[in-house]
This record gives sequence, C-alpha cells and structure tokens, in this order.
Amino acid sequence: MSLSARVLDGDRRALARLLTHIENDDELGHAALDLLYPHTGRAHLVGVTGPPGAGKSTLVNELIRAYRERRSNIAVVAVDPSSPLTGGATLGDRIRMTEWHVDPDVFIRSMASRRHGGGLAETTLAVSYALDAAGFDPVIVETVGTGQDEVAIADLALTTILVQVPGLGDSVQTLKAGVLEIGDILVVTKADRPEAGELARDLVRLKTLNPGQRPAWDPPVLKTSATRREGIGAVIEAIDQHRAWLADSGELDRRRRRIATTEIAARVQAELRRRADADDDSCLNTLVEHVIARDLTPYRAAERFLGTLPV
Ligand SMILES: Nc1nc2c(ncn2[C@@H]2O[C@H](COP(=O)(O)OP(=O)(O)O)[C@@H](O)[C@H]2O)c(=O)[nH]1
Ligand SMILES: [Mg+2]
Repeated sequence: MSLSARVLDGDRRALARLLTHIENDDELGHAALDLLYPHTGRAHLVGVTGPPGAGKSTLVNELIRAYRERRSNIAVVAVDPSSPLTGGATLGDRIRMTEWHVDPDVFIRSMASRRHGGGLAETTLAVSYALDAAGFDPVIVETVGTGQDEVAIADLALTTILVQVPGLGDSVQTLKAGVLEIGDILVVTKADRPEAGELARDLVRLKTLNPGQRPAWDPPVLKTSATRREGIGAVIEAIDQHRAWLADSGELDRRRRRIATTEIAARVQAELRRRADADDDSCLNTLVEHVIARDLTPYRAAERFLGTLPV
C-alpha cells in the first residue's frame, strides 16, 4: 500500500512518516499530497498565535481536553521558535503532550521553525492537509506571533485565536502593531492574574476603535485560566460560532480563495528564490547577464522570466 493510502486508512506511523517528508519539502511528500489533497477540505483549521510564554500551549492542551469530551478527533501542530539548542519543542510541550499519547484520536506534531523550500507557514499548512485527509477535525496550529518576513499562519487559518497575556505592559503596543486585526477570537490568558480584567477591557476598547476589515464578525474578547480550568468552554463555543458564521456569510469561500492565492504566490516566490540561489538556472542566468549588461531592465527580465513558465 502506498504511503498516502495508508494515511487514508488511519495508519498513524504512515502519517508521521508522511509529515516528515512534507516538512522536508521533498518529492515523496509532494507526490503523496497529490493523492491526499482531494480528501481535504473537511477539517476546520484553527490558528493559535501570540507572544512566547503567553500560555498558548497550555490553552491548546485544554482545548484538546474539551474537544475529546465531545469526541472530536483533534490534531495539533505546534511550531516552536527555531532553537539550535532544543531543535524545536520545549520541554513543557513534551511533558504536556505525553498526556495524550495513549489517545488514538489525538495527534500532536511539533515542528521546529527551521526553513525549507517553502516558508514555515506553507509547510505547516501542507502538514495540516495531511492531518485533514487523515480525518482529524479540527486541526489546531500553534505559532509564535512574530515573523513579518513570511506568510503568517493567521493568513492561512480559517479561524485565528489571538492570545494576549496580562502583565506584558502597555497594550496600546498591540494596537500599533495592528496585530489585533488578525484575531477572529481574542483570548486573554492567565485570567487568574489581577491585570487580566484590565487587559480584556483594553482589548474591547481597542477593537472598537479599530474595527479592521471584518464588520460582519465582531471578534469576542474572552478570558481563560488554564490553572483554574476556566473559560475554555467559551473559546470552543466561539470557534463553533465563527465556523458557522464563515459558512453562512460566504466568507468561507472568500477565505479559501485568499488562502489558495497566498499559497500559490508563496510557493512561486520560494521556487524563484531556490532557482536564484542554485545559480544553475540557464534562463535566469541569461536574464541576469542582460540586466548586468544594461540592455534589459530588471522589470522586463522578470516579465520574460514569467513568460518562460508553462501555464
Ligand atoms: N497563572 C497561570 N499561568 C499559566 C496559565 N496558562 C499558562 N500558564 C503558564 O505560563 C507559562 C507559559 O505557558 P505556555 O503554554 O508554554 O506558553 P506558550 O509559550 O504561549 O505556549 C507556563 O509556565 C504555564 O504554566 C494560566 O492560565 N494561568
Ligand atoms: Mg507553546
């Protein structure tokens, strides 16, 4: 049986192997995705993003528990800041994960944020497709909300949970960064801390001042405390409501189109970068010679290069 057939058959070890191929951005992974892709589109992809230490993993762990209580098969992709020392997953993540090792309907994958051909977010999305095809729904992706240089997972998820934590100081910074706009659901973690109420009120105020692009969906501001196990039900409810709103409003189609466009563009960019770095692309090299010889502008060179690609 092929790798993709085994994945569709529910084989966990095959799934884990496939994810490694996808992470490595190799041809075997691409070929398996060719076969799996028609089986995707069922899972709801939820992004959880926010600063390091905000309590994202802890929240995700509670979400797993809540989804298991209603018998959903849930997959989690945890993307850790690239660390040459740990190579990815933090110790805390590993400890929490062991809780679910015996549950066949929970699948957790840690990815180090090293780079391959595609950007991290695209690779993560490809991983989520494999999990979708394998029958997991929802698929939750945890990422640190930083990288401005690449496509963020918030551009690729259907529902984005933006996590904010009390005690980091001035919440007006959040507004300046415009980061609030990426959240479909705003969660104040560590609500057991005294400053949580104030942060939640600030977020409501900032959100009203800065309504962003989505007038029809009003992002709820929710407070959770993982230590007290409070507020998780409301987050699940908000995810359900947002999912229903996406479908009812037609926004789901728009987002799917935007995601597909973003993915293709990101892939083209990565491929161009790869060919430029490989330095053995004769077409590209010829164009470079012309640009250096000043008989072709870089604009025209780019047009010609794109013109050489078969449609
Ligand atoms: N007091 C309190 N601490 C929390 C809560 N959630 C997480 N933490 C702690 O915050 C730290 C960072 O949590 P983690 O989930 O790893 O954050 P991440 O980096 O955003 O994934 C850990 O020491 C957690 O135990 C909470 O609701 N209340
Ligand atoms: Mg984490």
